Amino acid sequence: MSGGRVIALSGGIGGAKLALGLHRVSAPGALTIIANTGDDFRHLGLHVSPDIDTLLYTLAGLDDPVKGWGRRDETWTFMRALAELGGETWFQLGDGDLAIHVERTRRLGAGESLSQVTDGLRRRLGISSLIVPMSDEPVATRVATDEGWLDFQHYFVRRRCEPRVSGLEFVGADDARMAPEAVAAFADPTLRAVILCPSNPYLSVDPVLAVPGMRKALAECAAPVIAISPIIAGQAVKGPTAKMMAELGLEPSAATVARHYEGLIDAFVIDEADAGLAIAGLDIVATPTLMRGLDDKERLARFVLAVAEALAEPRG
Ligand code: FO1
Repeated sequence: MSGGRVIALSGGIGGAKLALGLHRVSAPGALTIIANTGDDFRHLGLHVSPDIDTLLYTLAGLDDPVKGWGRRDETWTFMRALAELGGETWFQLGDGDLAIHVERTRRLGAGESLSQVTDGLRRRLGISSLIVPMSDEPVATRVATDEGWLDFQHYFVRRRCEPRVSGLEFVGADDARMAPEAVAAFADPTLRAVILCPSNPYLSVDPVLAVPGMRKALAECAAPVIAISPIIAGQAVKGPTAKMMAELGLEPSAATVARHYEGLIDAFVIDEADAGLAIAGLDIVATPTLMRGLDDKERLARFVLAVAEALAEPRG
């Protein structure tokens, strides 16, 4: 398989699985993962960046494979002590995980950008792939629900995605700029693929696309842009994607996701269960997309890169 830079746009759990596969099949330093930071928030005085941390932990082999967020072999002394004191416990911060939020908050307070902090953390964790926030400026995803507008983590964790969703907004996006390493990745002459990971298109990928310049970068880059469906046979592998789509009046299907990305992508990868889907002007390819073990992740990563390679070849 040819070398060159690969860009992956990713949210948390679902995206991080493919990001790990891409990381493992790419040359050291050749993968740039642009992470959603719309889920970031300040909690207990700390700057929490859940999707960045899920990527850091996953690529460093420190992730909790059961929960999908936080660290494996975690202890919870801090949360128990906080509960005893009557503190806020709806958002669980494990003892080990707490360290990353404390360190990030300290460095941001000392004047480093979120990009610099994230790069420092991934180096310390021995990760060769680049992990880049979509922007160094704050962008906050907010969810319009039957309970009113909710901050993302209040909707997602505190209210367990139960409220009915009627819309989304990305506060601050208009004034945000792409992070410098994201700009650099798109300008890399060796760029061979841009991959929209199987994250929630509305909650995790749209905030990234809302950063000014991001859609233009995708439209203008010479490399193929490929999305992987997070929906398999009408169901989300994990999380509220299908429920949310239904609430937004959309049919929860791979076809709906493909149409959501129409005009932005060159190819769409769907699961075998959805084989047969056809949309004029879009290359649609089917393969097993459920990523249980490491083998599945690497296999899907290789498959997506092979699709990119085939698309990049001049057609005669
Ligand atoms: N998700 C939960 O469902 N409950 C939690 O208490 C929780 C804590 C948490 C702490 C740190 C972190 O990095 C992530 C955490 N998440 C938790 C996951 C996270 O809120 C979401 O999965 C993402 O924001 C969606 O991608």
